[in-house]
Amino acid sequence: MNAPDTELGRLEDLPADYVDALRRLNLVPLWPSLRAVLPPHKPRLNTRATAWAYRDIKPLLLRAGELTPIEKAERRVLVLANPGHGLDKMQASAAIYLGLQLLLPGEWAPSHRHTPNAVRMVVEGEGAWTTVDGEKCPMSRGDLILTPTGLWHEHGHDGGQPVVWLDVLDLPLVHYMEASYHINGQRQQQLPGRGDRAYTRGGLLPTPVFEHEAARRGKAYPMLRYPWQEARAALLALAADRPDQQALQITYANPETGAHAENILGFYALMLRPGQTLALPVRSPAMVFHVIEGGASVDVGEGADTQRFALTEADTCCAPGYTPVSLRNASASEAAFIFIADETPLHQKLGVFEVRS
Ligand code: GTQ
Repeated sequence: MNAPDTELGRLEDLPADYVDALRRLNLVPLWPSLRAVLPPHKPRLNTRATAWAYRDIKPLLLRAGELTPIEKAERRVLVLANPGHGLDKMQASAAIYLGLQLLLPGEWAPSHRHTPNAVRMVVEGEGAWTTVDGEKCPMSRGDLILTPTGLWHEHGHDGGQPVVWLDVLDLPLVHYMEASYHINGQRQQQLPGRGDRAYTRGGLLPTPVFEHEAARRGKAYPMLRYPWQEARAALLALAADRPDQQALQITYANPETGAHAENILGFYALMLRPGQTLALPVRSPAMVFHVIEGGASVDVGEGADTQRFALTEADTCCAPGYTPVSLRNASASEAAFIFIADETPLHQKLGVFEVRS
């Protein structure tokens, strides 16, 4: 049995001259704020369940394309900001930043590198590419492209229609750590070798015989592009193999180590069978859901506090940690495919990861 919390003294209970004396010396009494920073049983969650509909954002993003040339934006992005944190903080959760980025035909977003890790989930349009660490990654709908911490990246577009992708970064965390900065660079030289070709089959690793050809093996991030075709096929194969299994999910992993693809945020693709409802375990990390194909309704919360978002293709929502989330695919005939980003690697590395049900 847990002992109940006793009521603690308030700031107003203290004489004003005493509080002033403390403040002048840069001192603060803990007890009036103790319950705020260490609340009982569950953290205080600023992250609010929030949804962003692509059909609302797209016209505004295209308008940004008219209002602001790429040279004046470097990255032409509308940030999906969580009102629970305050819009100016530009964060979806404590550690997750989300943005929808627009690149028009012929535009180029110049090469830079920065401390936060990023990924791109391609939402719409063909013909764009991101060159990461010398590897030119074509961007097709549903592809996941990593730009991990410290690696040069630039975006270009040889196609004929606007291209939009979802940026997911751990910027809020790295900024909070006072460790966020960028460096601009020159247009990158393209180097031989593509991770998405070298690692096409799970469990089969490219094995250089000659030491001088072993460059990729020494890379912290050997695979930078995860084609949607491959991820989708893996989910369908899993569904065929495990008709008994309720949840069909894959993790975007580093093929050499099996660890999460990046250090701080986790990335997954989940398939909902036609008509399926899936109540996720309640866990400490916040999550983001983005519909790649089909539709899903997402219930976040409990009882009367439950919020329901009806997501269609290209829509995005977020859910705080420590909160029940249930997904439902209402279609009787079509599977739904959902891209998920969460804070699991961060919570696990810090030792605060919890599953509560
Ligand atoms: O494409 O490099 O949404 O540096 C925010 C910061 C995208 C990018 C963002 C960035 C980028």
